[in-house]
Amino acid sequence: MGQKILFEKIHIPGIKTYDVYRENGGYASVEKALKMNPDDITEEVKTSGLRGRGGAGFPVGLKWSFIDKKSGNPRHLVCNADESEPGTFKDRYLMEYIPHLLIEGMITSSFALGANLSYIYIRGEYMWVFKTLERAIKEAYAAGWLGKNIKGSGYDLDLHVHCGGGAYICGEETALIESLEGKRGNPRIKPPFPAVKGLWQNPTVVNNVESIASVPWILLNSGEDYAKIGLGRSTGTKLFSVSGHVKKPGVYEIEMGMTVDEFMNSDEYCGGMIDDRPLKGLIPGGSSVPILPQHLIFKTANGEDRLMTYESLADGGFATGSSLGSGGFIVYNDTACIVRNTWNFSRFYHHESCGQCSPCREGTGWMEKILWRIENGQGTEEDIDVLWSIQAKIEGNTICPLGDAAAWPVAAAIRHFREEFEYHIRFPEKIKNRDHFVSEP
Ligand code: L3W
Ligand code: SF4
Repeated sequence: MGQKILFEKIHIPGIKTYDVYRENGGYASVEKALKMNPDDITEEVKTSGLRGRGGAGFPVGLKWSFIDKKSGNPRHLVCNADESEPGTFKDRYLMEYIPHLLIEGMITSSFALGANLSYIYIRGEYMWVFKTLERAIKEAYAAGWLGKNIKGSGYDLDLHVHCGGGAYICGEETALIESLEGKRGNPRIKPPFPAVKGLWQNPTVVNNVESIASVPWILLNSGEDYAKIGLGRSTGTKLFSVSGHVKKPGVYEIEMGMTVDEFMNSDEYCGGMIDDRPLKGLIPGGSSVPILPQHLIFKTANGEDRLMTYESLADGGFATGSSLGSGGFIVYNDTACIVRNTWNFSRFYHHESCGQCSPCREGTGWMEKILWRIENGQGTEEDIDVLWSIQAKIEGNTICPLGDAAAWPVAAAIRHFREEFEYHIRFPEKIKNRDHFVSEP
């Protein structure tokens, strides 16, 4: 069993409630933080090497240090709980089963930033989790951890949970801010980054749920202790939400640095392939990141062990690697149809595009249509090249990363599974049973 930081207490009966959480050491990091210099908290988080757990892996302490505290403008912390990336459901698990951990992290982090008004923005589909958070926030107010003059420290903090309308794009930080301001969730052009001009044009930090929930442990122990866990620049523990053809799908906390082989095949984690069928592909970080074909899953292109770290999962760039992304670990066996899967992702991105940029608005729709045609046995050889050219024209040419996220899965599917696209085009009569596609030997 590796070190547990986020799940250490999650299995304690009743831990959802304030009383049980408090009896088990809850809110101790707030007691400690309120006696500290806020800048020292930021330094501690910097030392920990904690990187943003929403997908980009940007250093959390560095992001906090961009906040201008001298201007006197109000500052805000916004927790991005809009977890909508297909294959990603780890933040929900944390909020559902140990909501006070996130609230504790919100208080210590808000204090470090000098924020007196903070928000948790949660996706509309997580209504029951929204209610769990609302209840927990109410309990935290009643116990004096939120509101005016918290525990006699002179520090005031109001925390609100805001429910989104169910749009994927509102997980993009500037779209989230627009939505929180009551507008349509259209991403803004960056820079300025939210740390400079965010919510109501005030300096704002937007952090993922898992990132914020890691802060109490860092404060109670130390940044140095956190940095000792994990491997290299991938410090600490990481949650992975596992779905697909493994024996034990679920949410796991691991110390970063273990091999992908151990994670997928040990009984403690994924437990190996369901029905012992052959492994065909792996998406390690949610639908937006490239799929790895079988021969690149356990070993990198250089023949080194593929590890559960930011660096190793990205080793080789997108030609032979992928990305840790949001930790949405999706496993495919040989019955999965890569064409159908890619069409399904394209349909999703087309539906979720906000429509501001032409390459994304039009390109995602074209990709969806062409993929549907191929999947239905009506494609032509030329279609594969057209698809390739569309994805290449979207990547890097849009306001927000949704465009890239729509392009990357298509590029990776063609790069690694081109023969499967060709098979659909050449043998349309053989793909009639679309739900069960087994590549011919
Ligand atoms: C101030 C600078 N701040 C960067 C901040 C920036 C943001 C963070 C990372 O996209 C990815 C996306 C999805 N001054 C700054 C600065 N920042 N430079 O650092 O920024 P960035 O642009 O690298 O990424 P992003 O816009 O946050 C996130 C991918 O994650 N993804 C996950 C998506 C979905 C979920 C979910 O459902 N939970 O996470 C998966 O791979 O495609 O590429 O805060 O402001 N100079
Ligand atoms: Fe909207 Fe897509 Fe442009 Fe992002 S890339 S701003 S989702 S049109």
